[in-house]
Amino acid sequence: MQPKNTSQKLTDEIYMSKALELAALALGRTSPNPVVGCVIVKNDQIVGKGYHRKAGTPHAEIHALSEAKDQARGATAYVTLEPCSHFGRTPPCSDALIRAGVKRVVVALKDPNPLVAGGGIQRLHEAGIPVEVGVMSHEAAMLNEAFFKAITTKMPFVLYKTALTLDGKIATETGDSRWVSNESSRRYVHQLRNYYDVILVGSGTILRDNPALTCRLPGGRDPIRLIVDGELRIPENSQVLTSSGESPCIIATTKAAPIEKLKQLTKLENLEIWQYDTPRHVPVKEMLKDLFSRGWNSVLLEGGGTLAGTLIQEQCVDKLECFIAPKLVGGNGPSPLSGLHIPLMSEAIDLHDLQVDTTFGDIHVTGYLTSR
Ligand code: AOF
Ligand code: ZN
Repeated sequence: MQPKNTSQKLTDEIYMSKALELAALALGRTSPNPVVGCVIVKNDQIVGKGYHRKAGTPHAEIHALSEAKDQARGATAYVTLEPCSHFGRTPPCSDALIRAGVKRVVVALKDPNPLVAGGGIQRLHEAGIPVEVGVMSHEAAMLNEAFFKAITTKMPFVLYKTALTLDGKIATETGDSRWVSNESSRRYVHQLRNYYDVILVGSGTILRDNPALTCRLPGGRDPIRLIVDGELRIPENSQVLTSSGESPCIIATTKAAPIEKLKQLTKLENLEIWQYDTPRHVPVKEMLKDLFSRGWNSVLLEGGGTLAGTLIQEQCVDKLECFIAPKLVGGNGPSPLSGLHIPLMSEAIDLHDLQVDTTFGDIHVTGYLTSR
């Protein structure tokens, strides 16, 4: 027989995995809030389950408790994030768990929100309820990596997604880029668009590829589309402006924007123009701060190489997902980071927590950027 603590650990992990699965159902729907899942277990049976669906609506624990009803008394609650202790848009979940009479709470991670930060765990302790913290904490942290970055730094989490040939080109030297990565990789990118709050591209990408930047997955939702366009070069008939995406489009520009073009574009519906008081280049850090202030925690940067280079130079990129197609095109085609200029190999940016797979038929590399 296994020692009791090992079997308890396994049981805790099984139910926490279920809570994490529930949390993941709302990915891309809860900003500025995290995704959170909860299951309530009594006598080895799940008697209540729930997840947070949207900011301003009830938290995961409240859904789970309302499903469990009286069975919550004496049960164990599994929550992917520390139950809250503050009166925000909704009352504290730790109090609701105490009132419902749960006898034990298992939490994956402490809530980094300064309004909570251990306060929920403390309240439960004070009520005499044992709390176990840290079960599947890595998985829980990965699921909410955008929320964690945003709430602790007041800047959104930025993922740069790019596709290149094995010889490092994002297009041939004639500019042709359709398609570098294969169909399954491209389908996965639509999953990313479904999860990220904002999709970000430079005006060069709009001029070259005229993308719609929508999510074409059944049941998916469109991210906010943000175009960095310092000189307002975007054609009025671009797909981003004309395709009826369900979410708004934003153009970030500068004092260099021609007045007539500004006037014309302001007439368009579903479009916001953010004009920064700079000569030609959009101040990207300020722009990202503005995204955070609007309640958007995660940004999917899809190119091009100039904008990506600037963002990396400014230390604004957290993660990279790179699809390397087993193809060669040679020549002087553009690179995914033409805007980054590091003179010495010894000063190259190292990626950490690297993962490599070929699940999508291309070589798929994921890594995090070391802060320098
Ligand atoms: C939980 N369970 O399901 C979630 C939590 O404005 P409010 O009232 O919705 O509070 C938002 C904060 O509550 C959010 O920043 C995070 O710290 C916590 N989210 N907490 O106990 C949940 N979504
Ligand atoms: Zn709560």
